[in-house]
Amino acid sequence: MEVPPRPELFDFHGVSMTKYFTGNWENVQNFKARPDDILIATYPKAGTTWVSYILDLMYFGQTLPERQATVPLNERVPFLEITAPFVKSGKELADTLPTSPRLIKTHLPVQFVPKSFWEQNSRIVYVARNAKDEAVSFFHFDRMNKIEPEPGDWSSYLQRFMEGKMVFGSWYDHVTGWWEKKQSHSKLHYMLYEDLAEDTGREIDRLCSFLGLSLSADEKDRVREKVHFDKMKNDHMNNFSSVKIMDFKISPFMRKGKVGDWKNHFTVAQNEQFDEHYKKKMMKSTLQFRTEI
Ligand code: PPS
Repeated sequence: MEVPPRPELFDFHGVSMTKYFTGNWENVQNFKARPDDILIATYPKAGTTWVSYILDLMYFGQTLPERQATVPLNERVPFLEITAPFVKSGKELADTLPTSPRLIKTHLPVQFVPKSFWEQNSRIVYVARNAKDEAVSFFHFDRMNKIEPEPGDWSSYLQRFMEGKMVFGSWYDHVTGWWEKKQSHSKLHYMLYEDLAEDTGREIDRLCSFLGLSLSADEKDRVREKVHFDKMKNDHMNNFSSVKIMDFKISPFMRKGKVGDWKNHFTVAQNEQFDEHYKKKMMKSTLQFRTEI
């Protein structure tokens, strides 16, 4: 089977989406969450895979090592809304997950999250990353991932990022929408990629206290070592290398894993324009990011 032509973006209730994330909409909206489910929510390229593997190791590193050695991460932590060629339906994978708790990934903006997650009061871990590194990472991902819309060149891509014409919509709306939710919802832990890069051990501690887990110092060290970028990059169960729609010859999924790679992509003029636009878009939010550490 050939990979079909790249999909078009369209407006879906005010958010840019493609058919690969709306095609199973009713079923996804009717997903039956459980109180002990853990939803990992992010705008694409914010560190979803990193945090997914951290949680997977925290819960199952000791109890299910054979599952981690034989089942790829994208099946251990299903991507709820995906329905695309060569990829198993995220909803079906989530429905049939044998683990307890179930770890489930989503890129949905807060207003699209299936209502059962709120009704069941499931825990949610949201991960956000600074906009400049996001844009760069998303650009390279869209180049290599054949089910993403055609990215075009970097300069036009950056303009579209600023306009929110990306799959899952505007980064600005996504990160601020979830940030507002966090102010009133105690079961939501809001993490930053930059904090994770600065001190992974500290962020593992924070996750443990949010989730009510007590890991020994040795267990925490083991998690930290296994999720190091260089380790994960070469770990076939955790680097997406089994996913057929991605062409690693164009760009690897685990690309650089750095804070500040935007400096290798933004021109001085692009950076000035971006900063000015950013100030206006984020003016009303108390959310702060670091673009270098
Ligand atoms: S996706 O497709 O939305 O699920 O992508 P996501 O996993 O959110 O983001 C991919 C970027 O995260 C980087 N990454 C890491 N950085 C540091 N350490 C670890 N362990 C790690 N794992 C993934 C990955 O390299 C992508 O960022 P870039 O900047 O493109 O390298």
